[in-house]
Amino acid sequence: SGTPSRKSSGRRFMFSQCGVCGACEWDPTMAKLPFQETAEGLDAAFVGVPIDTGTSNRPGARFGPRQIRVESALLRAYNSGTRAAPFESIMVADIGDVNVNVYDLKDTCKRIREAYRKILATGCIPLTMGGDHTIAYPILQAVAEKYGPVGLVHVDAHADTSDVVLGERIGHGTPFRRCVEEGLLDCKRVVQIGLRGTGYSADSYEWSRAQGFRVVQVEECWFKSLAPLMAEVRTQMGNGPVYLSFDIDALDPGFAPGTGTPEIAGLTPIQGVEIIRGCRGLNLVGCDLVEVSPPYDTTGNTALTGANLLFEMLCVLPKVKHY
Ligand SMILES: [Mn+2]
Repeated sequence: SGTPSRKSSGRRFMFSQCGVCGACEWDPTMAKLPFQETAEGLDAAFVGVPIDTGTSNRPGARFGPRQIRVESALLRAYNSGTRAAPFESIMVADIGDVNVNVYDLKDTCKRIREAYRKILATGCIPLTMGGDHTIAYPILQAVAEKYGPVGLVHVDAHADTSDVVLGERIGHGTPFRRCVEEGLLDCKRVVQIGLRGTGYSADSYEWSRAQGFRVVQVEECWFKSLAPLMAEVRTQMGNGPVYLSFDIDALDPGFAPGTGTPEIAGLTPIQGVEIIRGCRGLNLVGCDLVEVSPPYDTTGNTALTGANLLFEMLCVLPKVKHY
């Protein structure tokens, strides 16, 4: 533990409380940053939400935050590609995990909402490590409470807009349906990128389009740079508050196999980086990277990719200096 500094600590490991059992204290921090208990005084904070109670297929995402932190030990202080220097310009720390209840998903959602209310009340921007995609719903409840309906850049293999799955309204396939019902999203400022795979009907994304979302199916992304798309997305988002939600399963499972519901023919890591770098200049008020499932991540590269994408998110936050 310690006070946050503008540089990553340079130590091999810092320690935060492990949110899985809540008892031990052996998790390393994200990017070897200092750990602190609250978001007080921070411009941005890495937060873990270790649940997979909302998954419908392969479990394991509850171990995502831990493995992302482990693999993040390789991250260095500067972005060589964009020349961003996040630790020179804003205060960042790892504030540990939300104290979730893995036996009760609805109680977990309540706990997440409460935790994010407190984080956002300090003016801090949360960078969340999931956890399955269910968590985007309570996070966005807290975000919209502070900022009003937000724009959403949603990168995913799936639309996550189902109404009911297996008889349940809360799960990793339903968060954005719930968000729309509760008026948490500015629907004209929502884009879903990378959608694909088998569906429950021939027009899988009809509901999204009917809300006013822009849907960019993966076929529109194949074989090309996504930089031109992101120029259009920046115009769509305008100056209003924007939340970025990145499901690692948007990437092809050849690059990111460690995830719960993989779909073939996905985005490349290059395209993932282009999307995040394309968010520079937006009024980002929160970001997440979800669905990393370490038990299916045989090399650790899925978590490593997640860690790097989170670093890229940090680099495009408002106020981050670029040389
Ligand atoms: Mn998802």
